[in-house]
Amino acid sequence: SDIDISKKNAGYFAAELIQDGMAVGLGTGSTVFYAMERLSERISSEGLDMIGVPTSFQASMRAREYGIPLSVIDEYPSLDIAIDGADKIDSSLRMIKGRGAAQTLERCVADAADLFVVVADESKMCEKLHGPVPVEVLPFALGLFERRIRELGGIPSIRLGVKKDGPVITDSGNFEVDCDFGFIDEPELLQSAINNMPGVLSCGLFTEFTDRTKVVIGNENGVNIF
Ligand code: DER
Repeated sequence: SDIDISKKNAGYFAAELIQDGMAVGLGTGSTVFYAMERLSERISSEGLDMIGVPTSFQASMRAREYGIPLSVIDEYPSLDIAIDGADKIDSSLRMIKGRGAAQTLERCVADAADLFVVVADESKMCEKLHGPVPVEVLPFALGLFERRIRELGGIPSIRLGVKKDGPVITDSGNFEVDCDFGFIDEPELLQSAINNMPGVLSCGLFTEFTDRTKVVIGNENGVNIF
């Protein structure tokens, strides 16, 4: 489909940014999948010498399938580049992430990286951030969290499993709660308000990386860089 071609163009472009000796954050989701596919080709065809730090079980399992050597943040607390996806990206490069419930570990890896490369198709671009903000929450704190979100004007809904009865459990063993505030006027303020709530691991608003972010938007003919 056109979307798959767009994601592939974005992912392949990002993979070409990786040079020998780099430590690379590997994000979660279907668009980064294409970056991994290209990295795998470069490792086997060019002997690309790189190390990947994954952001989820999905990313690490895929990277292993692709023969991408892996390590952890404890070994590589500074990364050259993190390649990741996003769900919404505004013109200031602020984002909503977390569709894959991986935003907490993705934030750690993005923070460790000198350059945050976000790969997406055009459907992710928007004028104003809006819609559900995923939040990883300690099960212990759920009821209090839901109360605080409502007091802030949001509508919380805990993410339920599809092939699992009961709530989704994140790779770190917590709940994921989608909090809808409609259109978000001040993403930075909302991000800190949510992240400061007791029991919150992290929310999917990513506004703190804009000065070291390169957004690669794929389309069926190639990419646009922001
Ligand atoms: O969960 C996440 O933040 C992922 O990066 C995700 O939002 C991107 O997924 P996609 O590339 O499959 O759209």
